[in-house]
Amino acid sequence: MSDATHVASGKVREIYALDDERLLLVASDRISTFDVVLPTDIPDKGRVLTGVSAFWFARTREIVPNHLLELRDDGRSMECRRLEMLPIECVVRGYITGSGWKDYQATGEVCGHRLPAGLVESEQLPEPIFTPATKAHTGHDENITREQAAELVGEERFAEAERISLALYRHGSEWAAARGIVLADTKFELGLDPAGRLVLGDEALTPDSSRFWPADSYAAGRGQPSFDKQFVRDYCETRGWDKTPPGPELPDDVVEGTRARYLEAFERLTDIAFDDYLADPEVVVR
Ligand code: PZK
Repeated sequence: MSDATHVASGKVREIYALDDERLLLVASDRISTFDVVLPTDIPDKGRVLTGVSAFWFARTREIVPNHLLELRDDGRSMECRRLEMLPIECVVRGYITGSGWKDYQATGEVCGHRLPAGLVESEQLPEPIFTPATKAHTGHDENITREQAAELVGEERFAEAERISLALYRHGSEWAAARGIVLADTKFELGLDPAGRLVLGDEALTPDSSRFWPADSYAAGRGQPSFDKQFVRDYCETRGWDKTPPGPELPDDVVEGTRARYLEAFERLTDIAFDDYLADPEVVVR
């Protein structure tokens, strides 16, 4: 860490430059809800996100190469290849929720996909759809049409990004469904390697980059509880917080319940005991 220079901060992650070709991605234990980072950490949350990402990177290499070079012993840091990131977020939705539900209610479409009439909130879509968004550096990502996305990255690149994203979502959602987790939607970040090939970057198929719903309580026609953050959201609601910074400190029972949900997501998805990951993070990539 000593010879790494900080290059960027996300809400809950940091990026450091190792050299011209390599970055270090570090996942903190910070948690955000309603777009605000809370003052209380969830112990091991960063390790869960890093471990789940590395697990998927190892299992999706036949779909697309990825930026992971090495998982560090701390379990929360990944050495990655530096890429030229595409200027779009590659979002895939299998269920109608969030901004997709808002857009559908207003127009009957999401990112130019005309959807069947009469869908209800959280309903599964007939087919997963690729719904690109622009990368907003302040405020919210904005959904864009395939034409707008193709203008930003080129027709050929767009078609390849769509094919890769849909294949990753299908793989992840089938795997998760078999383990009692609905992967409602997810966001990928793709970049180009020096040879101009598309490479999967960032984190992938984690609870922070996706909506995970518990399958046993899923029902269409209403919003769904979040697999990982529901205790935090419920606590924030009972506090009557107005969702502007600063957020409330979390009591110990909310921290412990939320930590348990992250660990449960890790263990359900990977079939690996979290303690085994702590002892040797490489277990997720073998
Ligand atoms: C890159 N971000 C998003 C911001 C984060 C993540 N392999 C890569 N090569 C070049 N750039 C990036 C990556 C990756 N991943 C990703 N910004 C740049 C981001 C802040 C914190 F952890």
